Amino acid sequence: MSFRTTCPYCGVGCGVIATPDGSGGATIVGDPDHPANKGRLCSKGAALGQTLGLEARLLAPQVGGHAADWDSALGLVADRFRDALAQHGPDSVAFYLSGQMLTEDYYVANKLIKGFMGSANVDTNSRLCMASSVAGHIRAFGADTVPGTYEDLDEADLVVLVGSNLAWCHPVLYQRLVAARARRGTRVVVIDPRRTASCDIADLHLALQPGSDAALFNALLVALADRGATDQEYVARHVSGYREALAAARASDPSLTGLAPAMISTFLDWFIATERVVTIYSQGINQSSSGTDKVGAILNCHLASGRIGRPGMGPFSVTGQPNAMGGREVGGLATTLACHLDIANPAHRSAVQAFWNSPAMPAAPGLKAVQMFDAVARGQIRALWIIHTNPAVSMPAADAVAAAIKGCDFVVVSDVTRTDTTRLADVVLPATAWGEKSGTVTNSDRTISRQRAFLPAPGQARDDWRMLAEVAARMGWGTAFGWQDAAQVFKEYARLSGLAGDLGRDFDISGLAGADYDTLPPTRWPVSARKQGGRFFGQGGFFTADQRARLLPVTPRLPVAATSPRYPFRLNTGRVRDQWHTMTRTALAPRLNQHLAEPFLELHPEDAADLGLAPATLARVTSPLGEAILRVAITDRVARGQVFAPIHWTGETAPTGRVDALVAPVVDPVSGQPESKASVVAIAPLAPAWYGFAVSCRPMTPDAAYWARARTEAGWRCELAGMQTPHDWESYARALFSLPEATCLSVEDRIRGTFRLAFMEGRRTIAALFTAADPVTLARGHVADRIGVEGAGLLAGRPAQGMTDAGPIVCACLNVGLNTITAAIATQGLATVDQIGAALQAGSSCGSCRPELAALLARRLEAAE
Ligand SMILES: Nc1nc2c(c(=O)[nH]1)N[C@H]1C(S)=C(S)[C@@H](COP(=O)(O)OP(=O)(O)OC[C@H]3O[C@@H](n4cnc5c(=O)[nH]c(N)nc54)[C@H](O)[C@@H]3O)O[C@H]1N2
Ligand SMILES: Nc1nc2c(c(=O)[nH]1)N[C@H]1C(S)=C(S)[C@@H](COP(=O)(O)OP(=O)(O)OC[C@H]3O[C@@H](n4cnc5c(=O)[nH]c(N)nc54)[C@H](O)[C@@H]3O)O[C@H]1N2
Ligand code: SF4
Ligand SMILES: [Mo]
Repeated sequence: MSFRTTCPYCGVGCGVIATPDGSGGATIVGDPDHPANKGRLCSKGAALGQTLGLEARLLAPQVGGHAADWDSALGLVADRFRDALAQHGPDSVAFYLSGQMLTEDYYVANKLIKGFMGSANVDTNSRLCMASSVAGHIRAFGADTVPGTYEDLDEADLVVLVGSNLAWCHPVLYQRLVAARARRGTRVVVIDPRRTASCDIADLHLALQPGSDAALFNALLVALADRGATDQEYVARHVSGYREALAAARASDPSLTGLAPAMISTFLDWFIATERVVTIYSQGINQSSSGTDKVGAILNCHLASGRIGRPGMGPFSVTGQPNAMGGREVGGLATTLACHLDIANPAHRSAVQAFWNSPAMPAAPGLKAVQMFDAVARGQIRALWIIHTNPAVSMPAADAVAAAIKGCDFVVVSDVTRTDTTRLADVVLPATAWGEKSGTVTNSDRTISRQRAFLPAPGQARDDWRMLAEVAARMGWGTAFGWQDAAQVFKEYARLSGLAGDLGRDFDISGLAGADYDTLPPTRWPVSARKQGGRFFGQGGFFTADQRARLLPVTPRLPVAATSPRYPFRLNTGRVRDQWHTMTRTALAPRLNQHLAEPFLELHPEDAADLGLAPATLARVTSPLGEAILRVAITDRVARGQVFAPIHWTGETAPTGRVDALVAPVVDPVSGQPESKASVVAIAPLAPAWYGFAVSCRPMTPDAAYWARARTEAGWRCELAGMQTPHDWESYARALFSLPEATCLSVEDRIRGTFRLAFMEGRRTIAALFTAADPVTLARGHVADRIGVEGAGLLAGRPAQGMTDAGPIVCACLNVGLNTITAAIATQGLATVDQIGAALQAGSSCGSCRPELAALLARRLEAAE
């Protein structure tokens, strides 16, 4: 039997068909009938089957690090929250939630803390992600409304990607854009300080100075006005503040962007000449100390040109997490109520309070994420519940946040696995994971889709909403939290949204209150007697008092921290193609760990030369707040003075690779969103005494200044480096592999300074360590594949004659490596990505690697010229 469900990763919200195999696993394919993906999946979605195993799962509640039963764990949680409320009042409790929670989980959490505990201290990782877009939408539109739909990408003639690496972060949407471009020649402009994989399809790449986007969009507003390209009728009827916004735009200086005037002109010309323009924006805009203003500068241009709410045009904030949108709808942020109602509005408050029949309701917004962890550090928060997020890794000033959590009186963490954050908790509650739980999520274009359970709950794991409802019941509010299943929660929520609709809000799904939850098809909101799906604002109708949109005067501001002789580099951070956030699930899939297997620092060749950093050595990166050690990746994709590091590695996977230890907790004054993309750092060579690479059939316990481990098909691989050479490599390796007894073979090359050890079980090599004074050169994929294989001579470190090494994996779906691809390009004369697909299948499944294939072809061509 198969189940229709929704991918738990990004905000594209792809439909998935899961077919359980009867032994805890399932095969996963894209759902051809889902409007978001029409059958396509990216590498992460396609590998979901590899993440379903139970080996890493939390299966029982823990109190103080020891297994406990549910009754005592939940009883303790209820007691401690009750005590904090009684002794210190509602400001002493807090929930920190996640845009990956299901809408039903979110609704219950929000109802419990806002309506019953009477505290607005509920915030979410969406504060690190979407808050500037939310604040920008509310300022301009009067509500957090995403005007357009995915179909707009099919119908646009110009798509501007600003601060969005769509190719890696929203791959199925990107493929949709690629297809539209092939069909109608859609022009693409990428605005990003870094040359990303998305630039593969760019007709123009504007590598602007970090943080300077508002200066560019202000220049666009001025050009729209000066060249008569505004929509005067739309402005006259539906917009206010035009004159002030234009005056501020005129006063701002386009040279802040650092772009050549001709490049700016091309962008302005294209925008002005094209009616159907979609501007997609994401974290390069939001994660900034001027994020809300940057959003405002973009919205100004679309509003002034009337390019909003009609087919093929509009500003489009794409959401990161699968239910970032749902969490905003449900009121998961400290600054909102529920159903897009406003916490500061007395009429809204009393409507919700009456509906909930609740004893208490905060009258003002609560603490936003960064403030919340500051309050935890100060001891103001006495009881904290963290659900479905890993703030010890993902918050700015991550070391300080981890210390604050550790020092807090009482911390509960609900998760599916052990993380850097669960390790700091007093109580750890095991949650059911994707595939075991049931609910709804809303994607970037307002489409609500069902997640359906297709596997049983393992061990004692429980649904997130149920844990919350059970604590509520123990605190005396059983009646208000007495739902039997997620469907009942959803129905209550849909009814409440009807009330919001009556109060004039955009979010109204009251039409779903009577729908059959089990069979609910993907449905775009609103769903009410007033409006069904579709776009917003084509004919005005904004959610402000006068129904007009507000244009906003924007004065561009550059990042708060300035580089200095002490911290001369600007640190940009972001995502890689095959990992999801703190890797608690993607790290389980061997396939997803072959693309990029360790944390790295991209820096410009001339900066590398100045710093004396050779390729593949290690760099020590320091900021005023902390330190990280990262693998050096030298590339001209980044500009001089700028470096880029991925956000994914953690204490579990690479303890010195946690980049948020470096990131300053500077926030946007309106949205409270941190400036995660513009910290300042210093960089120096680490100069370790030795480098190592290890493979093993079993988990390893590394002891080294630097290590990063990853799953392989056969076991584990690990990169290592140490500041002192061990006296005895054999005993070092035995400890690393926990193999006190196994037979050890070793080869030393004193001239090259290398040492190789292999541990045998019969004729099988079950573990091997390769060390050298310089970065270990080795056919890593080959060695990782041969571990545990009968008779595989591993110590050579490269394929025996007649065997080839596939090299680092480029196509994760079909497991095709770099060497295989470059060899085929050369020997078979392949010239296009489609020809590579035909010859090797690479790039023919999810398409996420097509930009990389194109880059390989381009390199080959350059070499031939
Ligand atoms: N593979 C993968 N996909 C994901 C995720 C994941 O973890 N892995 N996470 C999901 C989530 S939650 C989110 S929020 C999204 C994020 O999706 P994106 O926002 O597309 O991803 P990021 O890599 O964080 O950042 C995007 C780009 O912003 C650029 N940038 C930095 N500073 C500036 C600036 O000042 N101006 C401009 N214009 N650009 C700048 C960076 O160089 C980077 O290329 O991805 C979602 N999808
Ligand atoms: N420097 C820098 N920092 C950033 C960013 C950046 O670009 N740069 N991006 C920011 C953004 S946009 C985001 S969204 C955040 C993401 O940061 P986090 O939210 O901290 O990252 P995740 O790894 O997604 O954390 C989700 C947690 O939920 C757990 N989990 C999985 N399924 C379930 C479940 O069903 N129930 C429960 N209770 N738990 C579950 C996972 O094991 C994992 O521990 O990072 C932010 N931090
Ligand atoms: S694009 Fe990939 S990660 Fe995002 S929802 Fe679709 S399959 Fe999942
Ligand atoms: Mo995000």
